[in-house]
Amino acid sequence: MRGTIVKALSGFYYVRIGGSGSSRNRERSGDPGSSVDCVYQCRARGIFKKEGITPLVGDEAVIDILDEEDGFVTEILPRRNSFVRPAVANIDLFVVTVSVRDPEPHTEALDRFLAAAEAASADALVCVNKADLGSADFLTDVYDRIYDTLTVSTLAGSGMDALKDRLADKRSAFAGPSGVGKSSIINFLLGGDDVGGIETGAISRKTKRGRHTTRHVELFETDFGAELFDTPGYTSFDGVSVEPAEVAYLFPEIAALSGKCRFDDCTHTDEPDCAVRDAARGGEVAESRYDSYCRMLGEARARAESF
Ligand SMILES: Nc1nc2c(ncn2[C@@H]2O[C@H](COP(=O)(O)OP(=O)(O)O)[C@@H](O)[C@H]2O)c(=O)[nH]1
Ligand SMILES: [Mg+2]
Ligand SMILES: [Zn+2]
Repeated sequence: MRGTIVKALSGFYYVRIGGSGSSRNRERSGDPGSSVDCVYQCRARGIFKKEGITPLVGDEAVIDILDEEDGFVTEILPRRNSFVRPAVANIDLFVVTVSVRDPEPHTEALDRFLAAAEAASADALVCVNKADLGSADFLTDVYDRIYDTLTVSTLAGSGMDALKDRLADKRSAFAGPSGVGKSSIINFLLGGDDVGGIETGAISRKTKRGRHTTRHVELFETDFGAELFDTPGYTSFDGVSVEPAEVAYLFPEIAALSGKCRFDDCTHTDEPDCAVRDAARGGEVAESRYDSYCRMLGEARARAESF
């Protein structure tokens, strides 16, 4: 049997077999409207460990079914993309979530999540939550120019229709620091009103949501054809390891200017006639983005030297 890993917890993989809420997936499986999902609690075969493969939530897996509820993961199908933190695979859209405040946004962390999406060739959406707590302009001024950026308030219910639009018929992962409201947004989109506590019968009797802090990655289906990953918040982020010369490609607005520098191999740090530095000085490239670029470039250089 083939299915999708919808949750990984304590050494078990929960594999959903059958119809998906996403019409795209329905088309793919040739199943016009099965809504009966079956989730099996599976161990992974020992062979994965030997081969250094860790099954991820979002993976398409082949399982051997043992009984009504249990099985074994025997094979992981090739991935379209995968991420280290959060540990997910086969994502269409990376929803990098921040809040206006509580917690205060950390632009470098935001830029690292966005860079990870670029590195994995996944589309990214910046979702600024808690608009009820103040103006989001300081964030949208920077990110609106580069990424699809939405301002929402889960509490007030504002911006949610636009968000639904972006998420429909896709598989999206909500990533971002702890406390910004990722689980709240997903609960809202699932139609729940009890933050952190709703149960999603569509997924399974076995995949109940934790009431409090999200501690594991889990895939949910909405009634508007979106598949959503909830993920724990990470304070550190180390998902991207690229060559120094590739760092600029993780910043679309910097990559777009690269051809205008005097030197083809300009690193945009101390070369003369650098279009990127000029733009950072002139404000067309946000200073915080340029700083994130320099930080990540420094790390990539240190990594390259340590080999
Ligand atoms: N003021 C305000 N608080 C929110 C909003 N959305 C979520 N919260 C609160 O923020 C806290 C963290 O939410 P949670 O969904 O657990 O964040 P997560 O760690 O990103 O999953 C909770 O106390 C929520 O009630 C919002 O739009 N406005
Ligand atoms: Mg959460
Ligand atoms: Zn340059």
